Amino acid sequence: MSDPRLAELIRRLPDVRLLTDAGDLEHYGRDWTRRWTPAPLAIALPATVEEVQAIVCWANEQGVAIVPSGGRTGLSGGAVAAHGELVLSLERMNRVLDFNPVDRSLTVQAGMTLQAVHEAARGHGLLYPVDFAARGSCSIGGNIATNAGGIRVIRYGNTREWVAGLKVVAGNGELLELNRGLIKNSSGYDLRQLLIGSEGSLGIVVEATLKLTDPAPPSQVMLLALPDMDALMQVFALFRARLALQAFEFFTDVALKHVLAHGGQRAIEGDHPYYVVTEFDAVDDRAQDAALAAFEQALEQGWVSDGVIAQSEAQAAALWRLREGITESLAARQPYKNDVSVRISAVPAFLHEMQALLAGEYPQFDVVWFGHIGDGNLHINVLRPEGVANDAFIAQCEHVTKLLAATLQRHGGSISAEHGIGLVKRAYLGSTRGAAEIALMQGVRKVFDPNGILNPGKLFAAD
Ligand code: 2HG
Ligand code: ZN
Repeated sequence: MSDPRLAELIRRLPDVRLLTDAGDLEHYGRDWTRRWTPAPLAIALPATVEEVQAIVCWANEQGVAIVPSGGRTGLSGGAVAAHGELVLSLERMNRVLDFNPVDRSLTVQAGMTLQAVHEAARGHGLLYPVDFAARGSCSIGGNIATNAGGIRVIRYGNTREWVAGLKVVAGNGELLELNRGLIKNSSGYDLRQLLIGSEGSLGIVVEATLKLTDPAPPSQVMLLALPDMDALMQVFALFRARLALQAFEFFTDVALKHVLAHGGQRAIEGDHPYYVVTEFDAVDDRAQDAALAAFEQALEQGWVSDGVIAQSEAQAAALWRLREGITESLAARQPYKNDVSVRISAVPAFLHEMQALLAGEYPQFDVVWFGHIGDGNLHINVLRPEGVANDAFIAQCEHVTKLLAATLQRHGGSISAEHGIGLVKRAYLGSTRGAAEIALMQGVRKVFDPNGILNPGKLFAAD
């Protein structure tokens, strides 16, 4: 290693796995945003908590910034290393450490994929219920760092509901054991919850004790076509009152167009501006009758224009693919993304204002809307038209995000619902959090990471 800082790291940790090849630097230096050119110093792949601690101590002494790294499926640039940072990948720390049937908990290393966590829970006849399309690639540590949400929040809540304990290496190298799996613990600040969603700015999650629950009851999946935007929340209110919802997701005709062009199977004929995929408990015939009755009522009211109910697991998966395949179908176009939320009650008014804003500001762009409408969370993906230069495109999108942030502020919403602030939204943090709150957040960061070596430049515009 020609870099003296890396030579010192190797001297201290002769067995640590380090990568410095150009291909590895590029692979580990970026996430799914693809907006920044990766330029890390090196990639470290520790195998133990002690190695993570030693790397953090080395980084403090050498003044090297660390980017904690999971599956790098993030959409806000939180795992991007573009300024000579050391990427600390948890990839090799990917084992189940313990299952406790009495506590119904699973203790895992942070580098396990979400899918592997699902499988481990299933292997014990239980469910880890947080779920979303990137399950096969994202890591549980990354999920915790962003308090990931996904497609089952309406039933099960966000990641923070399912973390009973955390082991974290703080920015000073200290190992913290937070909450230790307790259900009741009224002994002061809950630092575990502070760490969840902190985007690698306070500590590196190395292990997590996850709560598990009973498997979901048998369910059915329905795809609905809707005639207009107002119908979205009307159908939601009706279905939520009548059925036990597991998911309620929406997308537009523009999103459908892209998924169909990407191998999705058309399930409803004709042109409809909005679609909903919903999944609900269908334990017996009565539950199925209730679903059909709700559908009939929505039809009579003119809130839905068509619908299909999956007749098999394969068809259910095909309907889900229409929703879950959206991000992948757009990926090659490197969309500009917004991930916003308002309270459910504020959705109708916010949607109208947002639609007017986007139609006025992006008259000639393909704008793809979809998301977790039942949680008040909308994803907006803007596609760069051919012939528009990338810089000009981003500049226009940033201008619109400023306006969107002001709209969100009026409606009491958030500029990042579930993807995190990272690099992408840090200029807009002030639209969602007050100045005093941000100052306190920065103060907390100083306590956990006095030298500012953990993920600097993420979350806050200035450290
Ligand atoms: C989803 O809900 C993900 O599918 C990704 O949060 C959203 O690509 C996006 O904008
Ligand atoms: Zn989402």
